[in-house]
Amino acid sequence: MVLLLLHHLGLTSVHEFADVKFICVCGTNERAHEIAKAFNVNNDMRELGRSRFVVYKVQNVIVCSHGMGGPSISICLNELIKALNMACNCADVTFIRVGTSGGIGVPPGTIVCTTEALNEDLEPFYLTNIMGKKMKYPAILDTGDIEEEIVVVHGKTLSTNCFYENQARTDGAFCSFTQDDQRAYIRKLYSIGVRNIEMEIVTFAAIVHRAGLRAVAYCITLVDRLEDQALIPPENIDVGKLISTIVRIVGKMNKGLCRHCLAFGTRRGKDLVTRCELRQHDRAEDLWIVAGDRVFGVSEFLLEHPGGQRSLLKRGGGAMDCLEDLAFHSQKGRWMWDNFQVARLVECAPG
Ligand code: R2B
Ligand code: URA
Repeated sequence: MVLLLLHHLGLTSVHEFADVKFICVCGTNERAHEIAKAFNVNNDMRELGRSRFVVYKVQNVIVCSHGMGGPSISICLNELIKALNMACNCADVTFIRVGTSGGIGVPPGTIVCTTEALNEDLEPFYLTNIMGKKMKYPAILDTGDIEEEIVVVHGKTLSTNCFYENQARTDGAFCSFTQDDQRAYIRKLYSIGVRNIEMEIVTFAAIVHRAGLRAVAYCITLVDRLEDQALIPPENIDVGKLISTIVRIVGKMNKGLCRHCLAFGTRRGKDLVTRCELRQHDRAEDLWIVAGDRVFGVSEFLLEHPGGQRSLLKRGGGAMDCLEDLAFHSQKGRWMWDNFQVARLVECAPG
């Protein structure tokens, strides 16, 4: 008898998760197939599981559908994260939500990269109830800051529990507000920086963050809700543009070009420094340390470092390579280091 390990993914084995670096999630099975095909340049795409969701592996990428809404994506993410844990993959894994959404103040077909996910209270938390206890998890995302040639709008995303009234639509079975209320609400969303509405990102961000992993979200818009509520027919929206953007982003990250220098979160880490420059940053108020070729500015962390100030000070200016120390830290700790990266170390130019 085959023991079904992960019921909703339809997975009976997790060994394929051991070398995974990226997990792309999207709403439908068809979209998951399209995304996996776009990654399939080496002809190594395989379907790993099919039940409520469908799971593909191609290169070091898992592509999985998650259905609609917070409850559905939460089941999907629980099983994907469990698969990573069971496969002992506690390495650097990035989850990418690839989706559709209603835009606010951006033309249909815009790719919105979520900077902050809001719940229906317009707060950046995923609210849930566990055994009668109200739980509130912070919905934290990395903001992809990736390719200048791709037009991506950065903005907040509102995640709702239903597509209709909760997204201020008057075209569902029920409507408890006027068109004026609708317009005022959408304008209010725009004024606080919301650029799109969909149904999963707040749950996605909080669950992936809770697992200590990295989450980014890119959604294409199907309508500008400041103008209209009717969606543009799918054939008139270039979802392929979103998919090829994701493939390029993952490709760059895989080549190591973008992970720390070009990509996520801050723009820090773009600069290159030589060892001579590094040596000059050896004082508490201007302290840099090095791990391999990554240079970290740690002055602001000195007082908080659990190992004490001295252990950082004696490594200042690149006096010791901290690669082994870095490996010693928990995954969360290593990601904290990411925030402190200021540069990459390069060899001094000869002469
Ligand atoms: C975007 O599109 C779906 C609703 O039509 C939902 O899954 C979402 O977030
Ligand atoms: N998905 C949503 O949730 N809302 C839209 O307006 C479009 C797609």
